[in-house]
Amino acid sequence: PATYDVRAAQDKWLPVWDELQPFRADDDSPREKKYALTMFPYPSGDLHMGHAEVTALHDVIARYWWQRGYEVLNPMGWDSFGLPAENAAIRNNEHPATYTYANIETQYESFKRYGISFDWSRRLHTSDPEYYRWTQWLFLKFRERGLAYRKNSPVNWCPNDQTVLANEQVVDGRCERCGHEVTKRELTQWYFKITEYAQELLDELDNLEATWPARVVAAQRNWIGRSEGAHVSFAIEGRDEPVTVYTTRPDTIFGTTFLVVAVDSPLAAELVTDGQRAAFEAYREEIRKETEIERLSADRPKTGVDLGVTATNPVTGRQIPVWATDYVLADYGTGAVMGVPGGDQRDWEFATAMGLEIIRTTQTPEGFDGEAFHGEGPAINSPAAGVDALLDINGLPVAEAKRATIDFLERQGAGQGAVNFRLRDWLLSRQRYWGVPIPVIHCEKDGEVAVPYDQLPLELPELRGADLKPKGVSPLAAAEEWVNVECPTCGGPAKRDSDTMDTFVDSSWYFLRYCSPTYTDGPFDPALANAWMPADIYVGGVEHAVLHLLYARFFTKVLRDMGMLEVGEPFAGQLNQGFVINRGKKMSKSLGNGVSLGDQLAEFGVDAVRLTLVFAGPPEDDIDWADMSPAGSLRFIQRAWRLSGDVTSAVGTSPQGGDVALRRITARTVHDAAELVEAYRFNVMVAKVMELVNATRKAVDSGCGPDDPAVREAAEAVAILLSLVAPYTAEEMWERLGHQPTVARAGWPEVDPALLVEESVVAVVQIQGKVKARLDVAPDISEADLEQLALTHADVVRAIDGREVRKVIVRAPKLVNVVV
Ligand code: ANZ
Repeated sequence: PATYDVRAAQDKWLPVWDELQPFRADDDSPREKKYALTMFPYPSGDLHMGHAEVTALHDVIARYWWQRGYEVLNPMGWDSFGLPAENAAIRNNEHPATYTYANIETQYESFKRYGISFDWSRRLHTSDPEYYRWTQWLFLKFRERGLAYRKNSPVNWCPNDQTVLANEQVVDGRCERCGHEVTKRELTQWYFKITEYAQELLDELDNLEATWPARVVAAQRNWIGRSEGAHVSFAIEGRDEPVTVYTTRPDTIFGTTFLVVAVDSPLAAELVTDGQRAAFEAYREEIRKETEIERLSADRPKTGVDLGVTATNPVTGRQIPVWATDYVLADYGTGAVMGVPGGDQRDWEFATAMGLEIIRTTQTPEGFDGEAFHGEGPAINSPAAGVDALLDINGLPVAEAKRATIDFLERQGAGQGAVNFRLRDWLLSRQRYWGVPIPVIHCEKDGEVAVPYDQLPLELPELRGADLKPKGVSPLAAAEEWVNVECPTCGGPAKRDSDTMDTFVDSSWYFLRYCSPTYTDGPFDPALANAWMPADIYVGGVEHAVLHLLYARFFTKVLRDMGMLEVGEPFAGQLNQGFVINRGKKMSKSLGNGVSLGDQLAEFGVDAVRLTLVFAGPPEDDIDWADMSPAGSLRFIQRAWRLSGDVTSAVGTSPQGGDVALRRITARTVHDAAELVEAYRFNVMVAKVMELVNATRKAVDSGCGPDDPAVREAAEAVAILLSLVAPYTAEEMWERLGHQPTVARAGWPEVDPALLVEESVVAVVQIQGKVKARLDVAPDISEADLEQLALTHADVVRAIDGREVRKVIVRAPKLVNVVV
């Protein structure tokens, strides 16, 4: 036949692979181990084009490693707690598990048919009690180490989802999930102390630079946000305690003409004088109604209230006013700022609006007509002419002026050099149902009491849609029978903590559970985790550049410090795929430009869709489906398949003595394909396989003919290389070539290095027109290399015999003419 039925092939091979289990990772294998990890999906609906893309790319690597003889761990599971299931349950008045597990089954079937080389024996769901038992266990261990704690503070609140959000989940002032504007609330919440690891999380990024995408490393650095500066103390009139500010520009201290304190900080409420209290409280009320979006927008007018007290500038001794404002954030630095209008644009605008003094302390370049200046330049007005001060930094460049100021402040006991991080502790409690219950009991007598380890998992009570409607407190608080318990310590009446954990907790350690998914003595078997970790490659979306990756890195470091892991970094390599878009735009319901994966698979078959996604371009680039040709991919697949039917030499025929030209192309393709896969240039690898198919077709039709052993060698190489991308077609080919399944474990084709050596050509060296030497050189030798080779050749040196070389004419690769 001229074509084969791709759908029949799918039906034929799936049960065979199920039987063979070629991708089960053997923990005890003597082979070298590789761990190929891809981000596990959230179970909403069936798989879409995005899943198809990322797993197709990921599978090239995993299958390549198997072919190269590694033992490969390539697991898959579901991140199955979370809001969409809860919202669906409310809509349909059912249990969130109904939606969750139905979708998991659908996605599982789709993944299987899609032919990704997952080891399904390690499948996990984060909403299974056997899994979240260990999430709770980890929480308690973190708590014992002081890394999980409760505190009262203003938190981000989504009025739509009726739950708090971590800073990381607020994007441009909006809820990352639903897009609603986020407001602030004062609440007691659970936090993980990720800030304790801030410096290490930053430092180790240096080692990841070579193997992680640059933009991910940059995003993490920026999020951790380390800055160097100083804490400066300002004495306050009539108050024992000074106010300490954090500044990155201590050198601008002479230009500090006021202090500003965050209006929503306890400090502002403490400082305000009785005379200003009413004005202050009115202002604070106004600000509380604002959303984060409004507070952070740069172009709105500056507002504030004079608190009525003054502070002393520690270098000039001058009294400066203290104001409350909303542009200073309560939870950054110390929540108080030294106002330097000459150096900070926000301070400039504030000073202008409030009629406060402006003193420049850095010389601006000639022609500068802007407002605040934050560039380089010598210090001026530090002190200003006629002002007496104990410190003089005039004329010093910024860095030196900073150092001199810090030295001075340290000697005076008025400040010291300081490092500040933008990273905050991770707020992990949520007031929703479908998540991991926090295993803590609150007792009036004994306070916070941990649920004893032998009572884990602490399972969720059975609640249905109607009980789950957002009420601002967790639905668990209303589940009386569940929430009211005896205190494990005193036996008196107590209440369970009614919050659940952020789902990012679940995904911070799932890659460890895969190493020993049925282990019952802990979250994972340390010996197996040490054998498999770190994951050699983590393939997934760049949208996880900050949150998930930072949290997973944090968990890994804590587990290392607990002695359960050897590594401190979970993911050695990383690859981010682009988006699948359509007609230049992100697929969306409103644009009506969605492409259904199911439809594409039905029309073109699995292999053609996978091949199209891999061949589209570099993995990091977006794929516009409108520009793609799955039909073209299908034609190529058929062309490759036809070769397997043309081969007439017997199975096992040695390729020795076969057509050398074709053998060279095969060897070169196999060799380059390996390098290309290792460099994540999968699309170029596919292009090379296409060239090999064309060359083999030519050899069959008008060259050495179908019985030449070089044709068999080429067709077998095509099948093996294609198995990384189009597993069904490759299997069909392999069978037609007379082999047993499965081609996926056939092993990478061997390459005779002699076939990779470029053929050489003869270059002639003439002196005064007479041939003096013949050289074997590469056909692509450069003029300079050829000249040097010629002039240092023994026969040529002898023939020149010390005479002066007047001219050398080089025509690479054939001729060198020397005139003496
Ligand atoms: C005086 C100054 C002079 C500043 C100058 C800047 C330029 P990063 O790099 O982000 O750490 N700042 C400190 N705490 C703040 C808060 N809670 N809310 C808003 N702003 C705050 O920035 C640190 C700088 O941001 C600090 O240095 C402070 O302003 C401001 F010419 O102090 B600076």
